[in-house]
Amino acid sequence: MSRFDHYFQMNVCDVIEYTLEKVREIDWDLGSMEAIVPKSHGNLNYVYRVWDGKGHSIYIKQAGTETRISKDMKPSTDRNRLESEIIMLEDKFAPGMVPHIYFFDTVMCACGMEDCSDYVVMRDAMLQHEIFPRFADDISTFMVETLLLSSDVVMDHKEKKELIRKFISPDLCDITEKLVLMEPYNDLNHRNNVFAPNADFVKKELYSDEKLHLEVAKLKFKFMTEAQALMHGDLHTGSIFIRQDATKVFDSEFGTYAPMGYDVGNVVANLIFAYDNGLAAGAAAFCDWILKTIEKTIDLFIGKFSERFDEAVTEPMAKVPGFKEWYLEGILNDTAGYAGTELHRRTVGMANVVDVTTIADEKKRLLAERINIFAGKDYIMHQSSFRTGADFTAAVKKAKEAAERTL
Ligand code: SR1
Ligand code: MG
Repeated sequence: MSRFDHYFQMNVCDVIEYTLEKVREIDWDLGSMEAIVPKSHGNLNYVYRVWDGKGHSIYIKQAGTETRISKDMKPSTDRNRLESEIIMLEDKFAPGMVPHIYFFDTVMCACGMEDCSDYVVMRDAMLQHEIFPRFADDISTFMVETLLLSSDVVMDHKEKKELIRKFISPDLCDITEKLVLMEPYNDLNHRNNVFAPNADFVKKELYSDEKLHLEVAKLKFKFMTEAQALMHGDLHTGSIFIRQDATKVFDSEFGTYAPMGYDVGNVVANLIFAYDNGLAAGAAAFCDWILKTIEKTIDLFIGKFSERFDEAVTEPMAKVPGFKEWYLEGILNDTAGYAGTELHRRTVGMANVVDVTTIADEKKRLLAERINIFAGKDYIMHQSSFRTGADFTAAVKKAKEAAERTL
């Protein structure tokens, strides 16, 4: 019998006892054990860092019955199992690029994850305008390996279908389908966070543009129906631990089988939020690095994907000449489309990003928001025009000029 045989939401005191019970492979020094809630956290779960005086440490992450961002949202606590199992699989596809999972526990809906406090959460580093020269190389490798190796191009089709069954979370898909792929365009559930001075602009550019709505509707149905690869599903800078010599991706609870371009587009959009913040702060070298990083991420993704495809392809029909090029073009179309929806939802939807909301000067914040809205529309409306990294950053520069003209 253990008091952890039934689910309850733990606090910092509980997690020490819980860690001792669950992580027996570490020789914990009970007398010196401590726990804290780390500074950075996401919108959904509870995270604790537990350590002792002998240098042992771990993160304990628990799914609460309600999300942190809204008590009205109660996605299944099974999301912790989902996240743990996806990270364990991602570790096989891209070794060392995710934190080690010590255990996961389907009763307490909690897992023990490698302590990554020697890294920083990338969004925090972006707010300090820090530069990470190897990020594009690392994140492009992570995306190529996890996406391509979990797809029908490489994986046995029956095995892949088993994974579709295992990694489907109706509640978390529902969040994405509403928060990302619908509400930014109609505020149907009256929970968008629109910056008041930008309300008329949002109404005109997002809520009233029917041609845009049609393209977003297609992207929504693609997300719901195209089980292309096991994507991360929330690959923003708050889901990445970074330092100068390494990158680790975490928080894979939104992972499911969906279009690969959803992940690549999320990375592009979240780099643009960092650019917005750098622009408002006058951090020119940082902004330059961000634009170069967007370009390198896309170009490296294309190059590595193409090479890895040739090495790893097992599906006979995927070897037909011309198929690889057609498949990659589809991913790039989706990358543009979902970069657009991420740009929009983080600007006007329920879950905003601090990169933009902490811009104190009203005019600079309006500039940032309008860059996101214009660039996002360009990506969504002209998906087939984005074939290189430079194409993606040209849209940002064009959006900046257009946004400046509105102010
Ligand atoms: C209700 S959760 C809001 C957002 O936070 C997560 O990180 C996902 O991005 C989700 O859409
Ligand atoms: Mg998250």
